Amino acid sequence: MAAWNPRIEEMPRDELQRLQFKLLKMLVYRLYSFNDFYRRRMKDAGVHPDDIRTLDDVRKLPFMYKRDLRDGYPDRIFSAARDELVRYHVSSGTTGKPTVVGYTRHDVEIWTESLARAFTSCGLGRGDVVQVSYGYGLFTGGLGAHYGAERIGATVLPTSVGNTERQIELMQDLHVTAIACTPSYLLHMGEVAEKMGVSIQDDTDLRAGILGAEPWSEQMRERIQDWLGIRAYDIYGTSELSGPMFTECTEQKGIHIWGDLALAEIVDPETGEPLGPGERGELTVTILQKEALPIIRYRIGDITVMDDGTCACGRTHPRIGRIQGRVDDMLIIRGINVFPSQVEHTLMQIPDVGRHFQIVVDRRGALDTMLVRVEVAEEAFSDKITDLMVVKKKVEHRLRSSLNVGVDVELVEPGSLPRFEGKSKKVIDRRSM
Ligand code: DLL
Repeated sequence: MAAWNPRIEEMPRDELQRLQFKLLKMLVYRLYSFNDFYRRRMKDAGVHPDDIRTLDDVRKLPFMYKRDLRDGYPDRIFSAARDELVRYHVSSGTTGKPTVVGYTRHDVEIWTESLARAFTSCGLGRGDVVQVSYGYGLFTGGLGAHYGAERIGATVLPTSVGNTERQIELMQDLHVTAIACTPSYLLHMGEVAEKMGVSIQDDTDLRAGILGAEPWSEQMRERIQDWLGIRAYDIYGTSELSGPMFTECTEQKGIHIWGDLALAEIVDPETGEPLGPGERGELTVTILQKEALPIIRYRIGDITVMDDGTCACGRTHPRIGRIQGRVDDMLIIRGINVFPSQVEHTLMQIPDVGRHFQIVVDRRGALDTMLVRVEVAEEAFSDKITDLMVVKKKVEHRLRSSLNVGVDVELVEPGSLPRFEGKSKKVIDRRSM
């Protein structure tokens, strides 16, 4: 399917970079002149807008962190007058004050454009019925996906989260072709459907899932695709950037970051030094076109890699790889760094293992312990011949060799771990309790 905005999406790379530079320069001048927070920050860092002479000079600008948004609560960093705002979203945040994001009409427009491109790149368009099962409200997922799907001429079914049986009935009755929700909610929905005697694969028209808002692995994608008979696409964004903004295209080889809207960098999480294509580090984003809450070099905290090559789909904008986890999600177990996504990656390759797991980290004396509770696959559980002790040993062995740290495994019955409608919580760290 053709791109939503081919002139921009397929623009030659050098032209795109010239556009990015122009937008960056305008942004920096505007903020230096009119925004107290950014002017102070730039002065403290000894940078003047005239110092930005090439795109790489973005590196001269100071970083911005979530704590800056919290300190500026609710709207001290905003660059638009209150009566220019048409929307607020608020992210809850697990600790401390929430962060408030304001949007001018232009900001909502840009956000919608971003998702119109993204959904089109996943093969959606007019004639599709998109069930939006992200939460509507202060969370950006529901309204963001809603506006994007309407913009491309699809029909939106705004179910939000919850009331899962009804969601499945509506999916069948209204011939839903795509669903936007967290991967964990789709897993839950698939199970509830089976209990209702409905096979999503055979009894619905669903063909695409636009899944994100939480980490999920390539192996989970394969399982979802095989089980539900759909194509599952990764969608990424954060409330500070506006909300969900970027997805993979039908090539499923990385998430396109629209370069005219956002300038992405990967930096070393410890030193802040720039990293090159293919090097894993922390995603840092400058939003080039945003009025109400400008974002320069925002250290998102998500770990990924950048792919600078052109995609086979013809879009020239850079891509990032699947998010591996957050800097602050990384568990340090007896000195070894472990991301929950690595655990999922390993577990989902073992056929005897179901789709759900939970990690419990604790401390015994001076020693960290990690217990992985794993649901056994339905088939393995009901098959009397499968020796569960052997499965347990196999899972322990596979986890130990991929994580380089010893792990206890507890096999539990299918359906016994918690299910989630929004973002899932897979890790319980008792050390911090
Ligand atoms: O989760 C926005 C969103 C809504 C994205 C719907 C995708 C779909 P926040 O609540 O601010 O915003 O959380 C942002 O969630 O920094 C990541 O750590 C995580 N995250 C979001 N998308 C993905 C993804 C929304 N595709 C935080 N893979 C981000 C992994 C993701 N992690």
